[in-house]
Amino acid sequence: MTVRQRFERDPADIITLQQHILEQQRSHPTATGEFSWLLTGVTFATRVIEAQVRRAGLLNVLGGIGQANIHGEDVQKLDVLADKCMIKFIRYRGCVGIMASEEQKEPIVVKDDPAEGKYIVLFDPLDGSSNIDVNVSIGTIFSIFKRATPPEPRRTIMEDLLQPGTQQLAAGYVVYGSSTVMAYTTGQGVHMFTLDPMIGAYILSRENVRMPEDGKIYSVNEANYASFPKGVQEYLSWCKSKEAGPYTSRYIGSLVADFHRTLLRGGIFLYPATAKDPGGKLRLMYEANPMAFLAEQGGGAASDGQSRILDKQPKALHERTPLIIGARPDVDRVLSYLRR
Ligand code: FDP
Repeated sequence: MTVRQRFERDPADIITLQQHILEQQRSHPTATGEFSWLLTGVTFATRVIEAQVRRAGLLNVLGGIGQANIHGEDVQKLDVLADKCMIKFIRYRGCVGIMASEEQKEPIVVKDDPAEGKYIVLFDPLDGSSNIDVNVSIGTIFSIFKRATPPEPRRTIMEDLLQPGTQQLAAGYVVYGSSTVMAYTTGQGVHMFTLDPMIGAYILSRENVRMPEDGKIYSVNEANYASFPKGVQEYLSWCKSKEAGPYTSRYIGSLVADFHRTLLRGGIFLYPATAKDPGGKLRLMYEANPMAFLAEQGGGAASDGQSRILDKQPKALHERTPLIIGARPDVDRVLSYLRR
């Protein structure tokens, strides 16, 4: 029985995100419950953000604040609000030691002692800022790691933070789209929950999502075509060929929304190196890594064109990376063009 059929048959049969997280926790006999408590903090923050996003035109939250962030991008009022919500509601979960946000230059140390604050939460509080004022889908992305705790030797804050994506305990996103959907993984598949505004809770809507391997969509900002690597240009020409099918093109310009579609419909999303961003535009630690974890858990793949995203050893908190992410056959095909 599908999730929807179950809901229609008996509304009391629904599974909330909280129940789902607790169920997953039960499969780890040594779990203390702290991690589940932390995850529900993240989801609560996104509900507060979503309430602001949904009323954006009515409240005084649209437009910029007239300042640029550390990446040189104009900061929007909703960026600031979302950042505040994430910091506040995650910090109070007690077990968090370090947080890092796209909007903050430096990491936020909540508890210096790793024995007291053993988790690290990285996030992009509001992804797709350029879409805020025009009512196009935006989102929140998060990634959770664990710090080195005794008896492991103590690490500095930066050493704790700069772990490769393979070490993620959990990752997910919320897309504020035609409905509000959260997708998350703890390494046991990808599960999606739709926010039911009548109940005020995220309700399971898709379990164990698998990325289709026969999707025919490519997603890229083709305005940058002239400065893409030659292999990417050739791949895009192939997408338009008779041999390819042909593919269709979709580009929203919010990573969360573009990735969400790719997870559900297959195909590929690319943000390669460009003349403007020779190292790629997207951030490794709180954009590419969490999406790569979700992609792999859904049967897909993610690469920077040379190596697997999750294997990359980060050198800086706000490091950027090229990103090629989607169904495995599509990612493999791009890589084969890049190797030619
Ligand atoms: P935005 O600049 O609007 O915040 O990383 C940010 C991001 O959006 C992604 O969400 C999106 O995929 C990408 O940048 C869009 O970049 P372009 O405008 O260069 O296409």
